[in-house]
Amino acid sequence: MANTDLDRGSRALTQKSKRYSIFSLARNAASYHQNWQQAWRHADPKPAYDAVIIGGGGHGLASAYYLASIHGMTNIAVIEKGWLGGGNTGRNTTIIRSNYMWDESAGIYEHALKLWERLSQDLNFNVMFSQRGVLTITHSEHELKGMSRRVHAIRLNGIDSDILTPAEIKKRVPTINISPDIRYPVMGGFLQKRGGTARHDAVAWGYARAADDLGVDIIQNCEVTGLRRNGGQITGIETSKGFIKTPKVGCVVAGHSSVLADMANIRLPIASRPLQALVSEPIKPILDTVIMSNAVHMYISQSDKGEMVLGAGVDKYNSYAQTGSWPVPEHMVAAAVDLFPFLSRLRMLRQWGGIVDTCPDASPIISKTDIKGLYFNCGWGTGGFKSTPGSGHVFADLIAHDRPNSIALPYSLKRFETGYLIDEHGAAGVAH
Ligand code: FAD
Ligand code: PYC
Repeated sequence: MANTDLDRGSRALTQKSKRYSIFSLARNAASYHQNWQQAWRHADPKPAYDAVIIGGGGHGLASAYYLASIHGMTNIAVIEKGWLGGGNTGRNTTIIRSNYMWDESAGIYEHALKLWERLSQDLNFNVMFSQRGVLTITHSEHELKGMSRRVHAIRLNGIDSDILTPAEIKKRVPTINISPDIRYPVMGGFLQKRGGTARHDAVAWGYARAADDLGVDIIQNCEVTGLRRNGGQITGIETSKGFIKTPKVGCVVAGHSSVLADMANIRLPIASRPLQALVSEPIKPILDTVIMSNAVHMYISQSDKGEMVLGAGVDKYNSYAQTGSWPVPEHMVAAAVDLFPFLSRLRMLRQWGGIVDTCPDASPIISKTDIKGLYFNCGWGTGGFKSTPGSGHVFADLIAHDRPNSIALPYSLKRFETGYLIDEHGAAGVAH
């Protein structure tokens, strides 16, 4: 199903690729890029649209792109209060994998991974997807047993996962310290070879450019301040640029999901907390695998620019501030230096935080609401970057047909009434 749909989207972009020929690139370079075509139009809001997506992060832009490319809904807009990708999309550590525990998770995360594998071609834009492998390391007997159960569950869903011994880990990652005497000794690990990273900004830009090419209006610096409805039907949104009439609204606002829900008197089972990351000064290529440790709440990779990218667990308080407290990265860096002693000689270049919206079961919400035409896509917590294409793909389908497809169905808000939760705290990889 997905491939045929996507082929339609790709064909729609062929026209664009012709305009970006090698000759035009050379001509623009020679003119110091003065005549470069804008990647997407500046759009002012129209009075009415067939659908509006609130949130110009990766998930919102992907939703708009698939609405236009697959479902033919081109009279639509993405409304972003800041700049595209300025939320968690541009703040995450870009780890992509599909090695979750439950069948429902395998459904959505593997769907996303398959879309990642052809995303640069689909968008005709290099999102720098790199399947360098994601290795999760374990530090205790207890974790080793849990890992073995998890790897079997992952494989039962046909997803690649290999157990590695400490010696095999050392062979793949020569800079790691596998001495048994350190605070968090490496006792084993499991590797998803098809996992990896992508350039997060490029994902937002690629989707924005492709959606714009299909006629989608992308409206930045426009904050949604209210949701208007008539009885049980959504009728439009109030924004800092005026009222926009629409019968369908998709809210994809990550850390601000409960704020938007509140505008419709809906209470979501969401907690918003800061999650921090940092990068070192750039160095020569030294690490070509992504390493995660769930016990230590440390993950590390090396960006294509050479920076070592490190992240920690969530801060333990609710907040809408895009920052965080010092003890969290301090704990993480201490463990990271133990595991990778070369890090002690590097200087930190930048640190930042994003606000992640977490559900009690560490799984997302992709759902209709009791208000007709109002949909939510949120709760991806610390792990939504990896699902960006899959999330957008199934959310567009939900909005277009007003019913969830089989991949989205388990992620309905109804699960918090039925109790059919999808507990993925163990696979989230980052403590919530
Ligand atoms: P966002 O990119 O946050 O987009 C939401 C947008 O909504 C924002 O741009 C915001 O400005 C806008 N908005 C909010 N309110 C309004 C309003 N009222 N009106 C208009 N616009 C509004 N995930 C992984 O899979 N792998 C990782 O390695 C990873 N690492 C992470 C590291 C950090 C430090 C952080 C913070 C997160 C990490 N994540 C990771 C999680 C991932 O970043 C998110 O789950 C994902 O990016 C969410 O994407 P999004 O498009 O839903 O949200
Ligand atoms: O979900 O894999 C993940 C992740 C890694 C770092 C932050 N989130």
